[in-house]
Amino acid sequence: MTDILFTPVALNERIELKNRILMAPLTRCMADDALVPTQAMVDYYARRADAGLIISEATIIRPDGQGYPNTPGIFNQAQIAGWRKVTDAVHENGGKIFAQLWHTGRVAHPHFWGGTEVIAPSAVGVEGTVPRMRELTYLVPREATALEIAQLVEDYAKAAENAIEAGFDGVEIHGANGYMIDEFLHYDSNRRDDEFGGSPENMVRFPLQVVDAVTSRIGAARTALRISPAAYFNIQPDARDRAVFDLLLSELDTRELAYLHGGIFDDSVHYDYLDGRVSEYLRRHSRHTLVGVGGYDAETAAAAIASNKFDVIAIGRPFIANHDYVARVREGAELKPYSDELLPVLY
Ligand code: FNR
Ligand code: 8K6
Repeated sequence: MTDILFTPVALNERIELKNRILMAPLTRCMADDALVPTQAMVDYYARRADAGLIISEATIIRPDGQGYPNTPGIFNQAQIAGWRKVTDAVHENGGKIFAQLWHTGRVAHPHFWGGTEVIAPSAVGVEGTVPRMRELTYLVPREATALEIAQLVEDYAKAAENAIEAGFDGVEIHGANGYMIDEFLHYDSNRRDDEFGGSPENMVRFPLQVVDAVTSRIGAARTALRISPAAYFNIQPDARDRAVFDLLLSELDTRELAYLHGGIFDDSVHYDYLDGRVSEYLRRHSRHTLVGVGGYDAETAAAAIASNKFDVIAIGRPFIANHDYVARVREGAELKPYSDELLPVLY
């Protein structure tokens, strides 16, 4: 029984979704070399407009936010014009689309913008090399100054404005998966002793400044946030992180947001320091519309929504394999299985 997935839901007075199936943000590394969306990307997103909401692949807010090849940007007019073609095509097909705003923080690599250094909350690097570009070893970042942090806040806000100019229905701030915002929220990556580190109050400051700056520029109804309370990707877990996320969520509860989205690959994993699954932890600590994600199919997602575990579901890998995912679920048709071999081609 998947009927509940096909009931509409209002995120707020401004945005109503025609169904509860969201397309999760999915990096595909297929923008052109100027980081402008291509016609293939226009077609790819337009084919998925049946989703209640498409969340775009993570899109960089400024050149030094780039950590993977050919990830699209939203910091200049050519990129805005490229995204306008995507949003127009999605709207023509009856869909809605948010832009996911991204700075990869210490996972960035200066190879991509011709620089020499990377900034992050603290001078603590990640091990290893850039995916698909194994010759690029990650650098130890330089600790960002307070002035640079203020500039980052401004650049997220400007990117949000650019997204609206490009025709997006809203933005999802990428606060998950070990990138810049998430790096402020974990003790592993944030070793600062100024007003941005050292205590939960200080560690949530930058993420909240970004949320507030974006909200003040484009409105809370069009601002959403993705967070990863479980450090599971590019960051080492630390039991003290729990208090940081508890505070972040209680602070977010005093603000309006279009929705809150858990960043996770497999929501069946139980994290002791979160007292359960990521979605359970977020549900207990947040009043916001919650997007569930991570290893769900239509049946398990419908059951979770019916039992109020979350409100809507984001589907990732199955949406890569099936551009007509929503129609197939509605008709009870078989789905093509996902495999990593599907990644090099957009269809
Ligand atoms: C992702 N994911 C991801 N998350 C995010 O916040 N921004 C992104 O750009 C990406 N990119 C991305 C690319 C690829 C190829 C995969 C497989 C995943 C994570 C994604 O949004 C989602 O959380 C997971 O895929 C889990 O959901 P599914 O795939 O089990 O439905
Ligand atoms: C696809 C290459 C471009 C890189 C995209 C970055 C976004 C995330 C990529 C997902 C790769 C899977 C990682 C799984 C981590 C699970 C840890 C338990």
